[in-house]
Amino acid sequence: MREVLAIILGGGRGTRLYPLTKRRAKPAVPLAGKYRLIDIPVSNCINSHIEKIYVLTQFNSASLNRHIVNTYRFSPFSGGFVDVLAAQQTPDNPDWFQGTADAVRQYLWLMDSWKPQEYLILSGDHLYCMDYRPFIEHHRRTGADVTLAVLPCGENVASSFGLLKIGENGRVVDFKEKPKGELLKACQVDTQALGLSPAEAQAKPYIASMGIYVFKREALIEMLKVKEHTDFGKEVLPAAIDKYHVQAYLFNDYWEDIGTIEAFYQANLSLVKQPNPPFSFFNSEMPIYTRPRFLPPNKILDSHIVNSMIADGCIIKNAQIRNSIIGIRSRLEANTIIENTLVMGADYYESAEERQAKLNEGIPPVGIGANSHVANAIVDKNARIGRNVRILNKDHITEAEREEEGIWISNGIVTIIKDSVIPDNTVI
Ligand code: ADQ
Ligand code: ADP
Repeated sequence: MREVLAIILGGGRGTRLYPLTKRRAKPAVPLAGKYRLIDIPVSNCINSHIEKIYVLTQFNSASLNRHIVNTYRFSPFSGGFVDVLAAQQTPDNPDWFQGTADAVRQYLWLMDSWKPQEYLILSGDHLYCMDYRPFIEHHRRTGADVTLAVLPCGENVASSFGLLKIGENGRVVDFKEKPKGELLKACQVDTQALGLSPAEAQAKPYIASMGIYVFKREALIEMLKVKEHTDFGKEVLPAAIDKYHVQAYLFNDYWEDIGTIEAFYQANLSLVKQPNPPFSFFNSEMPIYTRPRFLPPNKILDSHIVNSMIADGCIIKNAQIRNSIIGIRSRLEANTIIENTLVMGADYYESAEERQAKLNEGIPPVGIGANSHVANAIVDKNARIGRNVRILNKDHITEAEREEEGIWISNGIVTIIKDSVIPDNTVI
């Protein structure tokens, strides 16, 4: 695996996860109370003994750099690193990355100095646990130029993926990026050939690309020479089918693209689903790493907590918490009710004096104030939610962009934007 160089695609304009990407790069978006999105692919790499990792991002953010520098430190003998490469203007490149393939192309000169045997290309917004070693071994054994990780999927989600058809010996013979209507129907296959039972094959008659690729070094260099091809899914892969040996590798386990607010919210809340959550952070064979912090144990006073996860360093007073994730350094004041909500927590604590000083100015301290009720929401970091606040989306609004008030609603999910202030008695 020392011959493999991993490239994590860390996000374009970040519109789909907005407003979580308002003040940070997508890979730095907090996940499951104490992690960040980038921890998933980086941990999968480390657990697969792949330690040379580049993260390509459209813009750099202080929280992403701080997180990576403080988390991923390798022994000097391993030669491992996680480096962030942000899009930058150069005399011959006045623009941002035009797409996923363009992002790789713009930094290939730098990455290729490692002369890896393979490039492993990963997305920064997936939730899954995967050992990449059997995938890479499959790629080597079949002598493919590029191998795509794939999984069977159903009609309801198929049109949001690259769909493919597999011929003899696992070779990909057709690839259509996000086809709709008749084109979608034409992508149906009998997935029993992949080992699914007749019932499973009926429910999942499509083979989807997971956006996870391994390329032979020479093949990637060759394919990226076509400047008009800016995206792997839209141009590079469809064009490769006839000219190169493209293989498929079946990954039949939990995998979720969490690149939209709704998918991100659902994936977070699914972690507390009973009895069997689809994804678990409690797997000591394949741990997910994150920044080691020196936070105190949680202090919980007379509270009622059901099906929830509470990250470190929280202070929770007389609260009722149901089906929720409470992130690091959260502070929930007396008689708060939190339901079906992801509270991301805070980057810092305020001292008693600072809290009082804020209150004197009429600004709530960081956290959720007394007697407030939050349901079906995402509360981003360092939010200051006052007392007697109701965040319930009482009018069942599906979409709203009220950024100046610190509120964003997408698909009926209310997001309280990072660092925003929600005054006492607000009702949403
Ligand atoms: P999408 O996820 O829709 O489909 P895309 O928007 O290209 O494709 O994103 C792929 C990854 O690259 C994401 O992690 C994204 O954040 C990142 N990314 C996008 N633009 C970028 C840029 N300019 N610079 C850096 N990173 C960027 C892809 C495939 C489909 C496949 C799905 C599976 O194209 O074929 O089915 O992934 O989720
Ligand atoms: P984490 O992964 O813990 O969220 P970050 O690097 O994003 O880490 O930021 C948390 C650290 O940054 C805190 O330990 C704190 O020292 C510092 N920090 C960030 N923002 C502030 C702030 N507004 N005031 C004081 N300290 C801050």
